[in-house]
Amino acid sequence: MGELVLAERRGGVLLVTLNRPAALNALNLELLRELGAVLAQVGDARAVVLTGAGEKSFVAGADISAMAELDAMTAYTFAAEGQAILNALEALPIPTIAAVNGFALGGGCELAMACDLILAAPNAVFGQPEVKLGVIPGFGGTQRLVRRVGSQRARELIFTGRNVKAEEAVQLGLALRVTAGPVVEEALALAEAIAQNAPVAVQLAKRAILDNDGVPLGAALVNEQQLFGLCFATTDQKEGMAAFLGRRKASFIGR
Ligand code: CO8
Repeated sequence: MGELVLAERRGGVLLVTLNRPAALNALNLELLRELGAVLAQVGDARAVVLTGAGEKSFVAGADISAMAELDAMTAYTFAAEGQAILNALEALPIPTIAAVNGFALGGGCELAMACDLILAAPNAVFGQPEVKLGVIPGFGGTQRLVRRVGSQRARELIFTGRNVKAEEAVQLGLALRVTAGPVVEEALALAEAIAQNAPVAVQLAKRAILDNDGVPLGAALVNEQQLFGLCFATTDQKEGMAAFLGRRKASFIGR
């Protein structure tokens, strides 16, 4: 891998750090491509924690100096490539946690929203300030913010471009909680707790939630039934239930 995105294993968890602190980890194409390459190689990790290097910022947005010179077609291509990488992040089979350690603005907020869970450090600041720059969110913000916080709240944030501090982000449902200690450590602990559960079951639960977004309830419930049935093809289902009945701790193998 290159040096714009660092990936290291911490037990069952893959810690991914966006590493361009001099530009507050702003997303340029090189960084996005490195992120795409890292996401393609999560291996047998059971969860991912995504954070930004430095004390100040998760990601301060798409790189404005790179965007300033784009024309309509290259901007379209940039948005398409960025969206594809965020879609790949969202579609990862394993749970993902954004550890937001400062600014998560524009593309940074959009990146966090492509993760399953968002933990906010006390200094986290969220926002979609694109209209202040004469553009609109282009990495999924008009869609994922609506889904996270509801249509009216999303409209207010996108139309005003205002900043949202950590506590308000929690009230809005944008972030799960504000962490008391270092956000990366708390995200790793949360990821490790998830990693203790039956991995296939966790993955199928994520599938059931993600794949049925926007699907009519009846069809979504049928899909849930099928995925529930599929769990019974795993050794871990037998182990999990036998361990409960035998009053011992389950030992899962991920199959
Ligand atoms: N792009 C490029 N460089 C940036 C960015 C950015 N988004 N944000 C910060 N930087 C750079 C600064 O230019 C500065 O560099 P240098 O030291 O070389 O001058 C360095 O990071 C430090 O930043 P500041 O000195 O500005 O730090 P402050 O603490 O004073 O301010 C802020 C921090 C408030 C976060 C401020 O940097 C800021 O407002 N940044 C821009 C935030 C923003 O508007 N983000 C949204 C961008 S638009 C977007 O994300 C669209 C996504 C969809 C794209 C679709 C594809 C076409």
